[in-house]
Amino acid sequence: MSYTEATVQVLSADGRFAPTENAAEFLPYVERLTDDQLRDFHRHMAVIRAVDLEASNLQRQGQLGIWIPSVGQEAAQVGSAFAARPTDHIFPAYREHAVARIRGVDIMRIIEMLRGLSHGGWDPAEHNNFHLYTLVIGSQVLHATGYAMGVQLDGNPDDEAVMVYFGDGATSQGDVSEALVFAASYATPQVFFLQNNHWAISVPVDRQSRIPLYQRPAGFGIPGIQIDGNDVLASYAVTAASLDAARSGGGPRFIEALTYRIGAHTTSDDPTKYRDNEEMAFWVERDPLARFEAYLRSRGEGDAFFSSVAEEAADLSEDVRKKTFALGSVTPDKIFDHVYTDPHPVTQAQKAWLEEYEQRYADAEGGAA
Ligand SMILES: Cc1ncc(C[n+]2csc(CCOP(=O)(O)OP(=O)(O)O)c2C)c(N)n1
Ligand SMILES: [Mg+2]
Repeated sequence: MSYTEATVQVLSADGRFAPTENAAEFLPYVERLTDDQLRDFHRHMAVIRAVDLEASNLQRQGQLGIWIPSVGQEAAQVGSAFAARPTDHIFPAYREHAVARIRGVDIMRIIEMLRGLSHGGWDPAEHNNFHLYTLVIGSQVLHATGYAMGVQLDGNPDDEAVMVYFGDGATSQGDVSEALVFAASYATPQVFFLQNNHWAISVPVDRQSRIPLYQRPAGFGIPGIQIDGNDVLASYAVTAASLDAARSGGGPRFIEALTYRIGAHTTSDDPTKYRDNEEMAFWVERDPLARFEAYLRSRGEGDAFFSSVAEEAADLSEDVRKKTFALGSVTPDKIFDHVYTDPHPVTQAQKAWLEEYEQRYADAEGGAA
């Protein structure tokens, strides 16, 4: 399942400005982008890719329990993230590192979580309403819709919109269908942003659906649109238009961004067991960064800019590396500290029991020495 006649595209695979006919209505959004904004698109895509590769390496070196690569999905994420206002609420899955960074989340918060040092904590209120990562597939789609229903029932005084990210595999979860029902019924100010990266671990997208996924929301009464998710301009423009429609009372919108997960599902996965090289080659040719670099160069952007981005990416990667090495480990009793806001007698008793239990090993080891 790949590009169709319906796919909205602004840039060709080799980075030329070649909008498809169905892109015409979105072009005003592209035309109003400044040179600085275009440069920012590229900067964010390149920096997150470098950090992502660094984090995968850190996992291989035993520094992280797991890493969730986002390589290949940068344009879908960066374009859509820049389309949202800081006041909008964003509900991610677990691969949206570029979106997280754009909303102000320090990458170290994600690193700490995947090292097992935190339960995934950042306060959405202090991070431009970027909610927590969710590993339970599809559940965040219900959370987002519930939140959006609240906004709607309050009369949406601040013109807020809600955007939720989820994957092709998640579309088979009941939660997603339930969310679509409620979003349609309550005309929530909401954008469903599906990153179809073609795989749900080892299950290909054509096993999730007999029809292209952008067609599914029609059955719920929600307009769906398919975009080239490796085209940052299409991602930005269509998301901006969809958020505008949603926030101004037009009800929910559904975007299927066609992209590809170039890396493994996570560092625990080996995609060579289930994917073929031909498919990979097709998508590598449509690499979102190479495409946008070609576009920027065709507009006159020179080596100085691309070198400064490479330098920034290398600096941040090194920073992440150093900070990760300095993180230390977690003690098992920490698990009890976040169960309740205030101390609770049951968890306190369990914590005391664990301490005593661990101490017995320490004593035994001390005795044997
Ligand atoms: C409710 C639930 N079922 C199963 C899993 C195991 N699981 C983790 S990721 C994943 C695949 C998700 O694929 P997709 O929605 O396409 O997102 P992607 O990982 O490709 O970004 C599955 C089945 C889970 N985390 N939660
Ligand atoms: Mg997927």
